[in-house]
Amino acid sequence: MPRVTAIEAFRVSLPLVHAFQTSSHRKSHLEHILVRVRDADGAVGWGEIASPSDPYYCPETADICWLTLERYLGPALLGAAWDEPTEVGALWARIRGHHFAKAGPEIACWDLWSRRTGLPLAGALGGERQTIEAGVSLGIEPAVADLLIQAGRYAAEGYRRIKLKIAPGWDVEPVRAVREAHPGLALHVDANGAYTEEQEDVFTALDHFGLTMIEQPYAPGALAAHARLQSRLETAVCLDESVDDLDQLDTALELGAGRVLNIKVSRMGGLAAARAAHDRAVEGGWQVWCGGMHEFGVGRAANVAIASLPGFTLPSDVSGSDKYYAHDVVEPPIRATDGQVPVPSAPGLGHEVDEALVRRIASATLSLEA
Ligand code: OSB
Ligand code: MG
Repeated sequence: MPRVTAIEAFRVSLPLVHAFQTSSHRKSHLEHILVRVRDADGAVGWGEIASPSDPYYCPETADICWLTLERYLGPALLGAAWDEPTEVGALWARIRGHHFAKAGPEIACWDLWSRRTGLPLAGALGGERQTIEAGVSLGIEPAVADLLIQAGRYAAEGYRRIKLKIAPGWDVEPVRAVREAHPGLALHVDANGAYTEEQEDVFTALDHFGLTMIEQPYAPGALAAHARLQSRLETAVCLDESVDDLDQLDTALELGAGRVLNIKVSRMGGLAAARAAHDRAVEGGWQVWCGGMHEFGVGRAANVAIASLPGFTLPSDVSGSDKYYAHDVVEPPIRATDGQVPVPSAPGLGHEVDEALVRRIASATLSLEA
């Protein structure tokens, strides 16, 4: 029975190999929080808080997560005994929201427990795949020609699915260009909620490009508007920001606010919550896939593990570490070969954290003990 007696957190910033722009922001570095937990028997596990540093994707930020971990999540976890990592979420039941912050220590507990048990994390979660289908997410570029270079590069590396970020003024034209250059590619778009129903014509136009889905066209709370759009389109509507708990998922399923769910471990609040969303969405007849938050290797390995569950039938946003980072914090880095990422068979996350590196480059550290 594990009992976490020490929690350490490290704020780490890594440069991106290529700046990433969405409908709301542009990034050249990502700052995430790596979380190390140790139990009374000396077993160790790692997790990652992959919240953005600003509140443009979700209300949480790295600063808020740091504080939430220090003041609420850490103290509630320290000293508590649990048999299985599925019980960890209940320790935080009265802390509303803060899913990105919760996901970090929760992943760390799954890693610790599966290492103790000798199980690969994927197997511990009920994953069945040996490899997962990887895809890349391409940001908004200065010009269509730049986007075509990016798309060509990843298609040549063997990725067979590409998602394009769109925003008003950067939608039909770039989609047409990539579709013409890569007719065989599985292609979809992600608006990060940048449109309103008055701009529905954009989606009617995008309906003719054989896209796999249109991700989060409208604002997170606009479930009824997503349902109206879905009823008018052939293309599947996919929800990301709209769903961060099972109740919102229930509402979305009941309204028919889409046909596809992007499941992010961070957005849902951890691996157990992500697995529950997978079960519920599949039961409701939706397709699911694993999204990402530009995770470093720790969070990326957790994404690989959850994506190995049988219901994840669409390609993920889980590309190799090298799509974002020249030097990742884990060994070996996550690698995609021919558009596939292997699911590790070693215990836990299946990748070792370069702890010396993390301690050296951390801009702040936090240490809590029972
Ligand atoms: O909406 O899926 C998104 C990155 C940051 C914030 C939101 C999103 C994304 C991505 C990147 O699309 C996916 C990845 O990690 O490769
Ligand atoms: Mg998205």
